[in-house]
Amino acid sequence: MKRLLTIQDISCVGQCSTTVALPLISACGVECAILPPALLSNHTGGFKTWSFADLTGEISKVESKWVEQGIGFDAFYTGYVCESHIDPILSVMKSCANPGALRFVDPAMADNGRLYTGFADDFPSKMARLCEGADFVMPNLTEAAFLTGREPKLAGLSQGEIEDLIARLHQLGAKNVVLTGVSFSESELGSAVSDGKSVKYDFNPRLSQSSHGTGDVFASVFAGAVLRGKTPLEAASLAADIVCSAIKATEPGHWYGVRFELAIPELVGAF
Ligand code: PXL
Repeated sequence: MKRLLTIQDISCVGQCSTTVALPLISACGVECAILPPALLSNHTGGFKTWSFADLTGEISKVESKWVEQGIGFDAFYTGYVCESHIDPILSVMKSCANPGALRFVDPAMADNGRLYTGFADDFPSKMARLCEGADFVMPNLTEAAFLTGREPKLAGLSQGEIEDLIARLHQLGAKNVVLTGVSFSESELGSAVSDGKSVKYDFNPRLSQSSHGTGDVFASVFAGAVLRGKTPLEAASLAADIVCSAIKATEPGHWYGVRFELAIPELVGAF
């Protein structure tokens, strides 16, 4: 069994980051270890207030214990992190990598044309350092724009504009790019998967609800599926199907996340 280390916050309540990655990656049949660089009472997307305990200082302590015991990982998957976490994370990914270890980066920092609360305008350039040398970078359209120094454009992008954005993400040093939120028609929404040579597309019928935490569901399933031997396009397609099922399972009043738990049987059945 492959062992993946996910490095992203624990938001104790909120169906995002580590509390999404751990169950979904486990459901893929991949061992999931965690390294939370921060502990929050809840996520920052719509709650009135939150506590934030920064664990930057713990990262190198954990790393040295893993190095001492020869603990290594077949893959790393980073999500929501802050500026102070980036150098220690790069160090862990260097010193605890099994041969051929893959790096998955979800640059979770923005959506709907705006950076998440608390991130400074220059944060995307810090996040870009994690993208350098990543095997898979999985931004949404807003994150892709900020990473490449552009104004976010959320709708009406042509295939040429999408593929230009992808080319610029490859220039940051990402081997494969999985761009989410791609749409060429009102009725469909999907992703573009690029290995730097060709771009392939996967679409699902567009759902009217837009929900928090769907990026985390997508990235977790994508990483788990690639580690289970699915091709990047198959993994993106499965990840999108699970996101759609989770959204459909979410009752309208549930605003802070999606009911991904109810899509776990479908995910298990995909392997
Ligand atoms: O879902 C991304 C995410 C993760 N962690 C925290 C967040 C967010 C998005 O708002 O606030 C703490």
